[in-house]
Amino acid sequence: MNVHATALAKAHRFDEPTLAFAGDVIDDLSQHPKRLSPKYFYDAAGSELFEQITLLPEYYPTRTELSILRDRGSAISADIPKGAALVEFGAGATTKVRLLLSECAFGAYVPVDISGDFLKAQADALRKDFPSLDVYPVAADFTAPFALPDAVKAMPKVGFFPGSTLGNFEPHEACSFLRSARDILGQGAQMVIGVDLEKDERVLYHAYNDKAGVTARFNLNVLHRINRELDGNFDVSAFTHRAIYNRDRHRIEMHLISRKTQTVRVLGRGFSFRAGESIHTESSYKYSLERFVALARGSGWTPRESWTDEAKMFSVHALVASD
Ligand code: AVJ
Repeated sequence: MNVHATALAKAHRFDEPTLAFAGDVIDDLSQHPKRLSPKYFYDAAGSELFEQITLLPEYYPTRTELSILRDRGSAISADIPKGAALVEFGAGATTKVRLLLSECAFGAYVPVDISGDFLKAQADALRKDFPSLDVYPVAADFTAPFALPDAVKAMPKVGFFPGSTLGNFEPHEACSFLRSARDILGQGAQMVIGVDLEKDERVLYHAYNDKAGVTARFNLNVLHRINRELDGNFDVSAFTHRAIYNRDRHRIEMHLISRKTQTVRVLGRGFSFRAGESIHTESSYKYSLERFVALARGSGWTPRESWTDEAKMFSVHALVASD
């Protein structure tokens, strides 16, 4: 972040996460093409909008993954030892993790997320329903290395990374994430991971261009968040949501398109937009089973088994740390 913006952020008395947000936004809007990281979608309003997305008729991933976890729960958990620590990368709704927690006798649950507020609410709800489970939330950005709580160090570890959040990473980032998860969880660890699959492009298109416009509001919310938290003056109505499938790169791309020539200020810095200029806000990579299994093998994991729904819309994989 440049000196001017740093001084302003300090003058605003930003906390650590807001400082990181400020630095990333200033850097990313200074790039050509402009971009923003999808990890900043999830403030309170964005998390609520994402929950609404998961219920949309067009958005198949959440319900399909849930059906796989439900139908294949016992096979997925078959090799998981009693008393293991379940480490979830990212903490959203607890619906999916509850399925695993009721399937095997975990010794501890470690949700890892940048949003401390969300973590606390999630941990409280789980403690109520699983009174004998020790919950150790870790407030950290799981895309960077972090330390596990001392209390779980001696337990066998199982990573959980549902929702095809892996799809948000560039392929090289997906590889380094899996390697780093392997290092954090250690020898003998296992991993349960949900990965969205390539499919008919129209199905993909509609999943990110829903009729009710919830995905558009979710995408645009990041501009409201910048206005709220970083003293921005985005005229949100001067941007439109666009989502397209990039066939060559096997990914959905979400963009925010400027409707006109305009200059926006964030933390006292000006950013100029041409009419039609894009901010690339998210990539959501879609894998074939073969490509994901090859990625896992090349990133320190041995695939144990893969499951899909009947229509092959979504996949869940059990991985074992390679020696
Ligand atoms: C949570 C990252 C998997 O890529 O489908 C949903 C986020 N973005 N609609 C996805 C999202 C637009 C979602 N992930």
